[in-house]
Amino acid sequence: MPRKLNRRQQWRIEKIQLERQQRLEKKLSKAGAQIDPGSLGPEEEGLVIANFGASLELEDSTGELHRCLLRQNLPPLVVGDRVIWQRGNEGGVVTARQPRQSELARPDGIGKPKAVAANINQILVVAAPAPAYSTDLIDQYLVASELTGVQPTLIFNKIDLLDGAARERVQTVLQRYRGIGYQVLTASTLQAHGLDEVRTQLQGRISVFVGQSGVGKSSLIRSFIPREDIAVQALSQQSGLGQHTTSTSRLYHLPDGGSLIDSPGVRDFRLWPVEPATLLGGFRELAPYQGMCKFRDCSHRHEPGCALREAVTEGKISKERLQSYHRLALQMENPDGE
Ligand SMILES: Nc1nc2c(ncn2[C@@H]2O[C@H](COP(=O)(O)OP(=O)(O)O)[C@@H](O)[C@H]2O)c(=O)[nH]1
Ligand SMILES: [Mg+2]
Ligand SMILES: [Zn+2]
Repeated sequence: MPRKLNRRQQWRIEKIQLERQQRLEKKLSKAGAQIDPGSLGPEEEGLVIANFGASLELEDSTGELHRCLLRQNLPPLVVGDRVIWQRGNEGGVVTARQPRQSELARPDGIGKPKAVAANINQILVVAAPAPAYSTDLIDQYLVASELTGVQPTLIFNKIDLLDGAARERVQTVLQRYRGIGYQVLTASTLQAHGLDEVRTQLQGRISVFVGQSGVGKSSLIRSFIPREDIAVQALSQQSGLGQHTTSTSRLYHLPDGGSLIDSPGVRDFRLWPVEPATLLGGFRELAPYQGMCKFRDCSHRHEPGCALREAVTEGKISKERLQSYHRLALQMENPDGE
């Protein structure tokens, strides 16, 4: 009989589950450390497809999948990591992590950045008419991508919801981002519009979708990943090393080339607190004016000789993006809105 648990009971159950998980991981990592090195094959390169904590699913250079344990004292591994591993009788053992080309991080409980995916080279920022898009939020995602050193691409989804006037307003906004040099695509997963263009944009890259909840990220992912692959994922979670080893993060290879990483951690990707100068560096067309103002500590709000405000007057940069920078800078100075 299902019954409602009080908070204390709920907490106890969560604690028991956590302890059980920790015991299992300990057992597994001991097993990893105890695998007889003599029985292992030569070192090979591999790609982390799914991470289960104490074990992971790894793809070898031929595309075959292997369940692997981890040698002790490895740095943390995430989906997208390239590793060195050795084949055993069953599965294998990961022995080293290769240097990362990029790292998508989110703050952990104490605000320290924690990697959630590695080696991504495209962040697809998704916005839509509903939930209502905000250019401030789009800019935050773009800045976070720029500061992560990964190319952002803007996808405006659900364009089926736009009537004539609204469509024009959106086009003006999107044109502004194109003017800055961003790749901007429009799509409707509902009407299967624009999906070929998105598919082309995915080719040859390792991408993630980020954006507000409800804009259609899961719908987009579902339109590119074949159903069979999602079924395989469900299977690989059941088999292997027991029922506690589920992972919701996974790298998918797309039939037309390119890969997608789908991960709850990635969904939390957002801009972390940064200094004004760093923030400005994330606005790619504003960044070149950094240090060109008359006053070194120019706030770019009212000072005479402000290179950024002059650039707005001369039509070189848009007023909207500078205002967006100001709002974000203020928000970072004053996170509680006091
Ligand atoms: N009208 C319309 N609705 C869409 C479109 N794409 C997704 N949706 C709907 O938007 C809602 C949220 O989609 P979902 O993919 O779960 O968004 P996520 O939270 O970003 O993963 C669902 O009800 C979808 O059916 C679209 O192109 N047009
Ligand atoms: Mg979703
Ligand atoms: Zn200035």
